[in-house]
Amino acid sequence: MILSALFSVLLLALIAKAQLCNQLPCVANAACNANNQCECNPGLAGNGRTYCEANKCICSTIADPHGFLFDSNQEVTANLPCSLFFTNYFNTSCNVQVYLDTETRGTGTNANFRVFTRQMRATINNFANGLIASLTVDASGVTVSSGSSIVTTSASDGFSVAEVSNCNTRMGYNDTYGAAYLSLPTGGPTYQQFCGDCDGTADENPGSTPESQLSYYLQFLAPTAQQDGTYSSTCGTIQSTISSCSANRDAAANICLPYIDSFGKCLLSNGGIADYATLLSSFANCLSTVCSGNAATACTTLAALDTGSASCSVTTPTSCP
Ligand SMILES: [Ca+2]
Repeated sequence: MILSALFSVLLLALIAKAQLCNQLPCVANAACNANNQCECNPGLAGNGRTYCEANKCICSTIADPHGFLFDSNQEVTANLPCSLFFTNYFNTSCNVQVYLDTETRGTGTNANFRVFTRQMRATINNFANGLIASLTVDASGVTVSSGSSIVTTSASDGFSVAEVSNCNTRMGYNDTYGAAYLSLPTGGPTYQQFCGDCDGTADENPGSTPESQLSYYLQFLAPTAQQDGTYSSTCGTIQSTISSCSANRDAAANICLPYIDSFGKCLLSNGGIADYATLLSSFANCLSTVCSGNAATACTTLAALDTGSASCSVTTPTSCP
């Protein structure tokens, strides 16, 4: 209780120091922009709510959840309570693989629709010496399972921070906002994962529509060995379905998005579908059906929910035949 109160005082002190934009704090070297959003000070890369630094590749995720890619801070919504392959960066001495695991934090009609990052985990290999560091950052701070001599831990702007100096890699996690960030050197190539390739060009092109962002995001779902147990089986099904669905992935995202969007919320609120686990399974079945080349069947199933007793209406997806 005393510790909790002390933490609250410290948190309030931190927030009091920070500038608020849209009622949310920015980090110390950021300020509100014209749209009342936190923005890093001029010359710094990153998202003003998580981390800002000059001459770095910075990718972050905040709240329920919004991902911000390396180049130009492009925003992508990540809709599922599933593990995500965040980035795979390499240079001549380090190969950095980073994953996010998530949890749902919703209440009321938003139950389970609000997906927050629960932990960021990284394994770092050196081509000559194999694994040199393995670490996780979560609500309890930084856990280093190997390579402790090259990992430095600290706290900054409300984030627990781990730095792997050999690889110029920094990870931060803030449990209050379910926020995480990753900072890497510029100049090294990245195998494209969720964060994109940090080549200075916003060529990842996830698009601005919810279905195009869902299509982009689905490609980077990760195997679920460390994902929250409640939905990990369904997440595994979705991940394996999408891994062999490049030709139909856009159509699948377009047709199946309603299950995890406002239509899905309406179905849950009005008893049109039993619970979120069933909804997520229905979404997985929809993806599988479209990926198998049966878009018409998936659309018929969706339309049947529309005309069901829940009185929820769905706009016919443009990819429906
Ligand atoms: Ca790029």
